[in-house]
Amino acid sequence: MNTKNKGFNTKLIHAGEIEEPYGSATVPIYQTSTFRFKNAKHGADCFSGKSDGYIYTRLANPTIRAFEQSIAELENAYDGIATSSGMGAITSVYMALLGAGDHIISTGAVYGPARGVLEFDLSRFGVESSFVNTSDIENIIAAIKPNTRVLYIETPANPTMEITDILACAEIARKHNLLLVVDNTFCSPYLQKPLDLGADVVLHSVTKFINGHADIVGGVIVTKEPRVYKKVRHMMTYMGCNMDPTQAYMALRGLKTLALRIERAQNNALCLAEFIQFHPKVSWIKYPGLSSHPQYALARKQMDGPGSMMSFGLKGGFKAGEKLMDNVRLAILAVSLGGVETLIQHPASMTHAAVSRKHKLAAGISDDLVRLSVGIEDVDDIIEDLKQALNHV
Ligand code: LCS
Repeated sequence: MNTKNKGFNTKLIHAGEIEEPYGSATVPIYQTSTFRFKNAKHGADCFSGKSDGYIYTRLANPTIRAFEQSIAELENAYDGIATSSGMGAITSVYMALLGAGDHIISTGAVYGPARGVLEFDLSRFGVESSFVNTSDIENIIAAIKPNTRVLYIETPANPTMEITDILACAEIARKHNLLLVVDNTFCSPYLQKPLDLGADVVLHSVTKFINGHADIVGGVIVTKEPRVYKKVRHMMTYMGCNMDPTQAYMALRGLKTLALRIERAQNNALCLAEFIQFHPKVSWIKYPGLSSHPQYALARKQMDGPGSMMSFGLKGGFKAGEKLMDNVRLAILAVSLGGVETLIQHPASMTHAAVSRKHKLAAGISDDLVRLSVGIEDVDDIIEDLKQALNHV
């Protein structure tokens, strides 16, 4: 079915559907590494591009294409590229868009390994990087150099929840001839559509909200222009960080309930944030749904809802946070986010452990910061759990 002019919820259910001989209502898992050519000419035509038949799963596969096309429709993109993980998406984009002597500006409080691979690995190939607090546009302007090629933002940022103005970044990118890449993992296309605001590339860790059930790792990239798409797809297939057909099937299955899951998790998060905000043991909280968030107005403008991620600190610092994490019973002490279950973790010693302490502090990842990914359980039970755990602090 063509869902191009249909609503977002209809797209969630029907985008990417394929015609296949048995009339399967869902997209089947084409668990094959290779595809049979009809004859020698057909094989040659597939390779030369005269025929669009499938060749080999690292290059393309019907189940994976269905997932890629679904996300492209949801993000209003030209097309999508599914990857083995969110890091597969990030490294494919870096490798496709940067070369020796190029410079990239990135959000300081970006997901730890997305920073680490630039600082410690791509630097060995002559790629320069600057990490700034992109929630202040002036910091971006000040960091631009003649060799800057890419502006890479994560908004809201993991785990500081700082928000970057996508529209303003798109203007800067246009003016300075940069490509604007947005990590939209924390929002999903249900809450934020960066391409509509002028971004060139959007990527996701599919592991999080898009799949939503904490049972696969995956990634996806979408682009506005065919030119950028071709570069990134080429790099992804050459690096071999493609998604697997079963992974794509799971992601498609999870995707169908994206709106329902996010609505419920977000309602829970709003209630929870209000509880946390006034708790006597809590020293600060950052949640885009609270007017105390420094970019509350921007969040309301560019996001269709505040989502279900938040960070907060306890008056007792890291020791108190440790006590809290050791005493939750319902919330799971685990990294990752965006699943149906509530998760709690300590970024300074876990997800962002690879970032030096100096850089962590400069990026706002303080030792007392505890990150919460709110799930879809009964909110009273989540609040009760945090209440009892806070009693141990
Ligand atoms: N982008 C963001 C914003 C992320 O939070 C993560 C992973 C990635 C990209 C990388 O995706 P992956 O390769 O893991 O699919 N974030 C994690 C986190 O906060 N806890 O564990 C993983």
